Amino acid sequence: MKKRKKAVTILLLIMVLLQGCSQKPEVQDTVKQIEESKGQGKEIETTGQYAVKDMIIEETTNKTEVVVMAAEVESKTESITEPEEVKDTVAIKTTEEAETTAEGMVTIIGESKKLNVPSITGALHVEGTKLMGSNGEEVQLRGISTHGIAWFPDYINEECFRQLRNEWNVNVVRLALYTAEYNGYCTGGDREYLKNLIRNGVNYAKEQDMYVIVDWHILSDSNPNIYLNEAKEFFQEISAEYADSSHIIYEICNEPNGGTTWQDIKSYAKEVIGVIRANDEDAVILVGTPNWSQYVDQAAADPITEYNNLMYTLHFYAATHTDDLRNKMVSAIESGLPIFVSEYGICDASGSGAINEEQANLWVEQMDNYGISYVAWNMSNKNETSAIIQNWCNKTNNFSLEELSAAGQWLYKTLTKN
Ligand code: IDC
Repeated sequence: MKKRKKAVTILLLIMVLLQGCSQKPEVQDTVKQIEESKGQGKEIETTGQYAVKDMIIEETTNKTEVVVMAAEVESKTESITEPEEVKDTVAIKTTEEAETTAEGMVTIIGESKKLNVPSITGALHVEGTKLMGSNGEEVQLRGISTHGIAWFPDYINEECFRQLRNEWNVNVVRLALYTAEYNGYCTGGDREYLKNLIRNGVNYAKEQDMYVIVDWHILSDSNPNIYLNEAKEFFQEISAEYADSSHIIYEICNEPNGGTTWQDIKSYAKEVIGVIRANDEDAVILVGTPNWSQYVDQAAADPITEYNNLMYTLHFYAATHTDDLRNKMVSAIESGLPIFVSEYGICDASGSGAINEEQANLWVEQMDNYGISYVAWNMSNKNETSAIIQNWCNKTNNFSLEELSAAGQWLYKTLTKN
């Protein structure tokens, strides 16, 4: 996937190096082990051999910056070009730049978006409008949703999740369980089979150190109360099984629509949340909003007050929804509503049509400004614009850049950009 010439870890390497490094700098070969650098995710590239002189790690909420001061080893013999003293570091972002700007002295700056992953941020909770980790840090989740798991079950595999986590910086996967479509959970689908897919997804996410959203994907059944009993049974069973897991998030109604009012949703939500809370006191629960999860203003005016750790969903498709919906999101969050964008696309609301990258980027910018989490639709090779895998590609993991659709390539770039 990486286009870069050589990817080399710095974090682990340097930590190891420093421990073994007394006064005298030691020569080290370049090493490839970035994938293991827990939570820090981003590769830093270099080539050749370096004698590490010093390093600084600066951590801010969203970023880990590693500055390595090292003298490049000129040859395989003992001669090391060692500067008398370490100069001020220059803020340069790539090793290519480092190589061309430094003479004898190499400064490598690796910037990485610090991933909020379960091993670091633990069980999540909601404070005001923010999603928070158990370490008191604000958490932003960014990831991808499956398509309907009944139709595209094969993407739920551990290797696929591993790639998303390690190469795409994904820290949340959403598992979309359609309730009412063909083979839907409430309309003839094999419930045991579907629940097992959910279990597999939840388990793979845990193994790969990601959060996971279990999404009760209502859509053509526009009012969640239609299958209220099924929802209660389903969430009762799953939340009992995962009561002790800190990486699971429940999304109880994807997109209420049609004539479904906020009062209908509230009444449904209170019942289903009650069922989940009986098993799991504090898992984060996402509640859909009217009109395909767009009327967050209605939720903001009258939020659910009986329970904690709730967030309200807003969904957008960038070629259809622009300033108006974005402003609605901003007003709602500014009025105190915790918002989670549990589904979005960069094409139109049908899931197909043309991509609007300009609008997509404006959405991303605004969500990043507010630390809002966002999850892209969808992980499949279906012949539609929102599918992130090319229609001709039948692989279900280890994707190369060329095997991604235009939407997939945009997503990969967006998630891996610093
Ligand atoms: C779409 C799928 C499409 C499928 C259709 C109906 O992309 O392949 O045929 O559902 O099942 C949503 C929904 C989401 C939609 C998506 C695109 O949450 O289920 O998926 N969309 O239409 N809301 C707005 C757009």
